[in-house]
Amino acid sequence: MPKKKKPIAINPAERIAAMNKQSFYLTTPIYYVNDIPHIGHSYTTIAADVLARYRRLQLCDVFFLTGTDEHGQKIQKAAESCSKTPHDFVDTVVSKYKNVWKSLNISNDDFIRTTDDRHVQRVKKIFKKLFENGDIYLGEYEGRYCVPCESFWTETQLDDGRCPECKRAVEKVKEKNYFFRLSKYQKQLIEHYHKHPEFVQPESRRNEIFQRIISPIEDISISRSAVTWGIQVPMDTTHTIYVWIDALLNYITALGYDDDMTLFQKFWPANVHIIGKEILWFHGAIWPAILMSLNIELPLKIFTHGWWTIEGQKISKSLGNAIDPLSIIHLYGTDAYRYFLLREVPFGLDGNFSYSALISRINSDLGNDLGNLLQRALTMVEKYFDAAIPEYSEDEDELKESSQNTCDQINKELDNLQFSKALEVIWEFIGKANRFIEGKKPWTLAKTSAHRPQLERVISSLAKAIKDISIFIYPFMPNTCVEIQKQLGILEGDEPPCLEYQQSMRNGIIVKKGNPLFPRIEKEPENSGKETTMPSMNKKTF
Ligand code: ME8
Repeated sequence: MPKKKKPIAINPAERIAAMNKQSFYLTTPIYYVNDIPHIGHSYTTIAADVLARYRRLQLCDVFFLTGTDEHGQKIQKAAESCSKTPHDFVDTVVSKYKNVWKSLNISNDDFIRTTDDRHVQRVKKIFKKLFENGDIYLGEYEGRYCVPCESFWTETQLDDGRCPECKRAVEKVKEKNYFFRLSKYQKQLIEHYHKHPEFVQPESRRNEIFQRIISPIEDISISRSAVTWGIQVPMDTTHTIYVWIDALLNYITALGYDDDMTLFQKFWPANVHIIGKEILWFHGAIWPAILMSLNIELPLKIFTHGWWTIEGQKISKSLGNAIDPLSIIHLYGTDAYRYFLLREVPFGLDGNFSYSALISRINSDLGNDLGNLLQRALTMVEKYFDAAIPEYSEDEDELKESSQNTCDQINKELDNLQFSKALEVIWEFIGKANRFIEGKKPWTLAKTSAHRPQLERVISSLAKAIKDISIFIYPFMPNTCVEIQKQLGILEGDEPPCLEYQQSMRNGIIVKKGNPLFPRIEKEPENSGKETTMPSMNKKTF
């Protein structure tokens, strides 16, 4: 059995922080299971995974939660259209979600389903608590409802008679509903936003929601009498709990709130909820107000990222352009996909997916810059040193300082969830290592034996720089980290990767040059955007 190495913090400052065993709780939205995941869902989950892996590198005690939102009218309708019971329907889609997350190497610590009994029981209890606190009352709702967004809208909020969020047709709704006293918490919400300017990020989104919070706020309907597929209101079984209330509570029910408080006490408040921009109102206003009513601390940060379009168009079932992540992974591999999504667009802004942009990133950043660096270095180790990396000396490592600066900058960027900037910083260092080879001209040094010591220094510094790079890229591309370390000869068999940034190179390592990490891709897939779009969950899928 290979010995399991303990991951070591990425730099000394973080190591000190890790000694205090900081806990770190991060979440993704729980996704609706009316259809299988597309690249938008994978984007949030990959971003969260990178952050989770980065925090684990710092020896934080990480709890990374994702899951599925399985109740409500939208799912009920989707199940009906497939002539399935909601139960059977959600089970099928959930297994597809889990399968995609596995293929994307997602390292979540828990997967919560809103149909889990643990969730259902805890939601009922919490609902009762809110009622007993006097924050829930019975009233009548008359207005519009958008089923795809599961959102209530007033006439004045509509956009040309349509849902202001997704621009689809809305239904007229008139029903007796339970309401939550959101208006009661307006003052407290405003105070919280003033006191914690970093609560919602990026700042532009914070300003946007703050404007809404200081505008008149109405109480919100939080039950549906017309929807049966949901958690029953505990004191009135003719109603089900509004799917958004059911869903938001997952962030605390997964931690056991409030009958098994060990995880809750350890991990709450969440360090960050990562969400897409369209659900900020629910997370930035309704969720904090519920927590205030329950007298629970608020999450520390809500990070709102932008939206992906596909070849310039909104991702939509009706346009049939929602790409299945598995189809891309199948063509280009998990790590290239993970890299592309986080490198292409600054986290927080909107982005556009195109095969040409993906291929160009694979060929230039991954193939030319990173892949060639490894190939060139290993070829030289083989040619000049019979495949054994020459002895490494920290004092003579000319790339050491630059590597340390790179590490510090990565930490700074990742602390702020600036994934693309962290990758830029890493690629600057990769560029530097490539230029180091050009500048030192090892092939010239190899011609004279008097230059042998110099040649040894250049090659061992280079090998150490590549090892550092493998650790820098680990949170983004865990498989590539392992592959680089295997080819470098520092990993054998199924050992976990070496994540010890400070550790110098062992002596006498024999490299094992393998295939290029990212072979050149010559052309886009045939019918790109058509053959690879996903089969939606229609009757044919079953
Ligand atoms: O809203 N670009 O679930 P959902 C980027 N169940 N990200 C996208 C995206 C796109 N085009 N499309 C989706 C729900 N996403 C609720 C959440 S949480 C308590 C309940 C990502 O299946 C993004 O994270 O509609 C967005 O917020 C989420 O998927 C919405 O997923």
